[in-house]
Amino acid sequence: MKKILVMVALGVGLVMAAPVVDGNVNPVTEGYTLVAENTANTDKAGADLLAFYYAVANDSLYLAITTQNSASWDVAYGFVMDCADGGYSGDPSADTRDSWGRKLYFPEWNPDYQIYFWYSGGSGSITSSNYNKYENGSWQYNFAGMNYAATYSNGLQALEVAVPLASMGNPETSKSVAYIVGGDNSSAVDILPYDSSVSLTGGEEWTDWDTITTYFTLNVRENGSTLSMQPIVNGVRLAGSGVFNLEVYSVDGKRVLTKRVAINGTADVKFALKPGLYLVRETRVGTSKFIVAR
Ligand SMILES: [Ca+2]
Ligand SMILES: [Ca+2]
Ligand SMILES: [Ca+2]
Repeated sequence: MKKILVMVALGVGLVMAAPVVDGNVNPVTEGYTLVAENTANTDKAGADLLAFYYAVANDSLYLAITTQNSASWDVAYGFVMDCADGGYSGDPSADTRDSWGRKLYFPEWNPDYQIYFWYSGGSGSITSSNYNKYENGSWQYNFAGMNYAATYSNGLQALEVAVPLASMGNPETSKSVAYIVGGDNSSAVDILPYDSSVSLTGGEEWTDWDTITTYFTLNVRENGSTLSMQPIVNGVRLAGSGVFNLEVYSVDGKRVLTKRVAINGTADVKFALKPGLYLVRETRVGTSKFIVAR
C-alpha cells in the first residue's frame, strides 16, 4: 500500500513558553507572570525578597521568587496556595501554627497547600523541602511530588518550583503569597505581595504572629486547563496553554500521524495530508473532524 507522506505545518503565532526549573528565572522566555515585586531593601541582608512570579504550563503550576539577599542566613522560603473552601487558618490565641510550626495567621482566607524550603546559611544551599496539604484539620507532609531548583550566591538568589495541577485538585484559581521565615518559632520577615502585618524593618518581626490578609489570585485554570480544539480547513485551531498531544486518524481508522504541540494562546495547526476527511484526537480535549481540501 502506498505510504502517505506526512508533513506538518504549524501556524504562525505559535509560542513555546514554559519555564525550565533550573533556578534561573527569566520572565520573558519562560512565560512567567509577575505577581508582586518590592525593590525596597529590608534591614535583613539574608532575608530580602525581590519578586514573585507564577506560570502554568505542562499541567503544572510554577512558582518562582528572586531575592536581594547579600548574606547567607538560615531561613525558610515558603509559598501557600488556597484553592478550596476550608483549610489552615492558624490561631494566635491557641498557638496553632502552620505546617512548619511558623506563626502565620490567615483569618480571611485559608491555605490548603504549603511549600517550604530550608536554606542553610552554613552550607549555602537548600537542605530540606516539603510540599504539604491541609486536610481534615491536619497537615499531610510530602503528599505529592514537586520539582525545584535554586541559585545561590551570598544567600539564595532565585528559586523555582513546579507542582502538578492535579495535586492541587486542578483548581481554577489559587490565592497565594511567597514569604521568608526564620528558624523554629519564627514568623515572616518578608512577604510578596506585601502585607502590612510584616514590617520590613525591626528584629521583632522574627518572633511575632503575622496576620496575613493580602494575597494574589493566580489564574490557574484560565492559563492552564481551558484547552480547546476546533476544526479549520486543513487542520485544527488550538487554544489554551500547555502541551497538546495530537493523534490524527484517517476515516478508515488508521493513525496517520502524531504531533506534540506546546502553545500559550491560540495556534492554527495545519496538516499536509492527502485530501479527505480526518479525525484528530487529544486525550484531554476530545476529538474533532477536519477536512484537507484539494
Ligand atoms: Ca528557569
Ligand atoms: Ca482553602
Ligand atoms: Ca513576622
